[in-house]
Amino acid sequence: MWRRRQLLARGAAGGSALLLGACDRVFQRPEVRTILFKGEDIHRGLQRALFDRDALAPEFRPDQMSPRFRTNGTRDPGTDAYAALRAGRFADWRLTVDGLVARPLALSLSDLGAFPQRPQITRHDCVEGWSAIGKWQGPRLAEVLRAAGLSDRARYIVFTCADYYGGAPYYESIDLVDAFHPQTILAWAMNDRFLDVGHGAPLRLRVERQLGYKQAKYLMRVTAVESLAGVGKGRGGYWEDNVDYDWWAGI
Ligand SMILES: Nc1nc2c(c(=O)[nH]1)N[C@H]1C(S)=C(S)[C@@H](COP(=O)(O)O)O[C@H]1N2
Ligand SMILES: [Mo]
Repeated sequence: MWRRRQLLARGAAGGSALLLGACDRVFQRPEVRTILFKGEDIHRGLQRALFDRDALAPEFRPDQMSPRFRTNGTRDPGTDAYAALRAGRFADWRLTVDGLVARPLALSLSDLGAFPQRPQITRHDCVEGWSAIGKWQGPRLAEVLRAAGLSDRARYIVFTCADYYGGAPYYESIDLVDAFHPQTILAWAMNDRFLDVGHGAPLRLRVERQLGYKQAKYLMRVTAVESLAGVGKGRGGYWEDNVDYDWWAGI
């Protein structure tokens, strides 16, 4: 986070020729031009300019996995609806895929297991200052969006969760660069077991180039939208809306 802030500060101050050269190239990218010239937040444009958004997050060996991976935020949604799904071992749970898609879907855990699976051992970095390395597995979000027939009007993917944290519904969103990133998966397994309740059962997002709060647990719904304006309070996520965390939490 701090590293990013410093980088941005340097970039904004006018930086070196090297930085400007890199920016120039980045500004040629169509998605960057759209963002910048649609008059969106200049801060967001700069973040994109200074980061290679397609780069892979580091992956680790099994012997590097953390012996203990703590839980954070909601540890059990605790609602009647969630308790009922949990009691049935999530057999009745469905992931709704809707919004700007040609074919809305309602996917069970076995439907998700039928997609090609991506296992990955990555490091989770929480903004509160702790990290842990764990193994995640599930289909790539890209595959699920393809199955649903994502519309070209879609610009963001919104994740609705089963829990309320501090009384407010938890939700998150990412743009299409992250949605189609090869390491962005809908994980139903952690460390070779079904996700437990503390870590987000039955399904969570793993978007490996971003901080912990973007890794939405207890997924119920994935919705493709054109704008975040009508979602929550409009800033694209629980922490973005209720505190002032950045929407793009790149690491
Ligand atoms: N639905 C939901 N997702 C969430 C949270 C939450 O409270 N509710 N907390 C976030 C935060 S801040 C972190 S660090 C991680 C923690 O994931 P873990 O409990 O598996 O360690 O989940 C993120 N996703
Ligand atoms: Mo976090």
